[in-house]
Amino acid sequence: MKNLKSKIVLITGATSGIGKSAAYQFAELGADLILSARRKDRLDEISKDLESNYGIEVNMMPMDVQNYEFVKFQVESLDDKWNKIDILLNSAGLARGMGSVKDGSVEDWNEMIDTNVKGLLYVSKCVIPLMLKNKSGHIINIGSIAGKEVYPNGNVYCASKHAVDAITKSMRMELLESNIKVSTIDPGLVETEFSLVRHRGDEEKAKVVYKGLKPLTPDDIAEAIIFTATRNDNFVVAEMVLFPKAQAGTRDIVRNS
Ligand code: NDP
Ligand code: 8X3
Repeated sequence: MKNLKSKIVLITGATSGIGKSAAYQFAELGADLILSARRKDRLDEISKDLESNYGIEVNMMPMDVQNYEFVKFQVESLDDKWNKIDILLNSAGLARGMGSVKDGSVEDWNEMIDTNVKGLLYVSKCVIPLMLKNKSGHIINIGSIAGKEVYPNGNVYCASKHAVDAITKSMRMELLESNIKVSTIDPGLVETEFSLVRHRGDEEKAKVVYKGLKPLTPDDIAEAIIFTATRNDNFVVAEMVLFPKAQAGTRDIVRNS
């Protein structure tokens, strides 16, 4: 595996799940990390652990990706050591609720669109000028199988991930002549805090999502992220769909009873 020493990786959603696992796997390869999410206590704990165990440098960037002005302020505040971002991993995202369009919550819809779509746009918009200045970079978005297919009551979450798919493809074209790679990784069921967040802390409902099958782990997804990030310069992983063995689509899932 390639050494990423002296590379700078900005990870959103770094306090949990896929973003956190990716932080550890990038740290193993020696990259210096800018870790971002809203929960400062977790950022602090993870940063200290990474610095002491891997000898890398970590810069914490607490922010809510829904707040464009603050995202802009945080990215523009990076000094010369940190503003040469080699890799941006857009992992911050969430689902809220499961409901039909008739019965769904407008607040939940707004939160998903503001986080998964606008948040990813805001962070990317602020980081791309730094990559252009540096004449290189790699943006890796965490999409979802929900960005390729839909399922009943997944309407707005699926729409937000279809938007990520569209934004990724468009960005790849826009940046084609700028030596900046753009990739998306689209997982199926991964056991993280995702379902707990979706069901607002209801552990029973969250467990049902993974019942009777062995889901992917955040470390599995981080392996795919590292693969994507460490290809030769001529090689772009445009998109990668990842399933647990028991899944073949959003609705094709085999569960042992
Ligand atoms: P987790 O809930 O474990 O992690 C989500 C991360 O996003 C947390 O670090 C959270 O940090 C951060 N986050 C959420 N909202 C915001 C916000 N407004 N501003 C900044 N950070 C935010 O879930 P996953 O790791 O599973 O999710 C990561 C990505 O993977 C998401 O985009 C999700 O849609 C996608 N995905 C997940 C799948 C799954 O089955 N788990 C499958 C396919 C895709 P904090 O709360 O501290 O801000
Ligand atoms: C998360 C995967 O199928 O639960 O993006 O929506 S799914």
